[in-house]
Amino acid sequence: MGRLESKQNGLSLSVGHAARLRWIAGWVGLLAASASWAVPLACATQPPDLAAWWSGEDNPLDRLGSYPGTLDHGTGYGTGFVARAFQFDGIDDSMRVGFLGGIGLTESDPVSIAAWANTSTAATATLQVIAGNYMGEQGGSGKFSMYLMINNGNLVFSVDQRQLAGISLSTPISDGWHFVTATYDGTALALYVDGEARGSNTRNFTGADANTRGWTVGNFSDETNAGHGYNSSFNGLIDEVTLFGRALSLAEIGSIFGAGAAGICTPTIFANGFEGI
Ligand SMILES: [Ca+2]
Ligand SMILES: [Ca+2]
Repeated sequence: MGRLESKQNGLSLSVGHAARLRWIAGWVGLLAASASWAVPLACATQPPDLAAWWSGEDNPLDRLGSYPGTLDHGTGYGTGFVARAFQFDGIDDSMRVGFLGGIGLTESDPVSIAAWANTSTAATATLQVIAGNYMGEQGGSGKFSMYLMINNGNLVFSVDQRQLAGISLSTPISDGWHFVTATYDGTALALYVDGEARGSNTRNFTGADANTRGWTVGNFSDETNAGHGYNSSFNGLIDEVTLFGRALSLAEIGSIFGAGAAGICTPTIFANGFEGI
């Protein structure tokens, strides 16, 4: 007899049969693992008060329609975290988006900035702006501005009154894709990396004049850079840039981070005018 037999609970299996079952079970497990890898993540429910959304799908359009960007100095596109992304050269590339109604104009305007960002030079001393409306030395006296950038291995979020007063948050960040978020509720500012809270503080000034520069992505404005005497172009990819007129909660930030490459859900407008996902 060429086969050993095992008996358990009245069942009789040959070794050959058991091996085949193990082989099948192995493939089922592998397929299950593959399936869990292959099943797309669910998109994140769009948080309220989303004001603008530049997703970098080979165009500078705002997915909400109101604030299309303008690419300057050769800014292009590359492989993003959610489909395509904006690609900045670290030399002079930038995207102008201008003024958003009531978003970051004065010190009492709540704002959240969220984006996926990927640089291979996080540790350099060069300023790499993700988004902001910084007035710099050219801003006149006491004008409100803010920016989110990578510099010296840190993600930095600043809210300031031009050069007169200001406050910054800073947290270490490495090369590669990260979901970066800065929130400001008109008083408190907070910083998040990959859905994790990385510090908070409170505005330390009052009486700033309104911002007159407008928002840029991937760099400060040409005027601000000229005032500094150096450029602040991001060196890498920035994807799914969103600005909200409200400080996002940790749960909302975690939801977008958790959705990963599925991104934020895009509402579908049905013919009857109702929205659905
Ligand atoms: Ca360029
Ligand atoms: Ca994208």
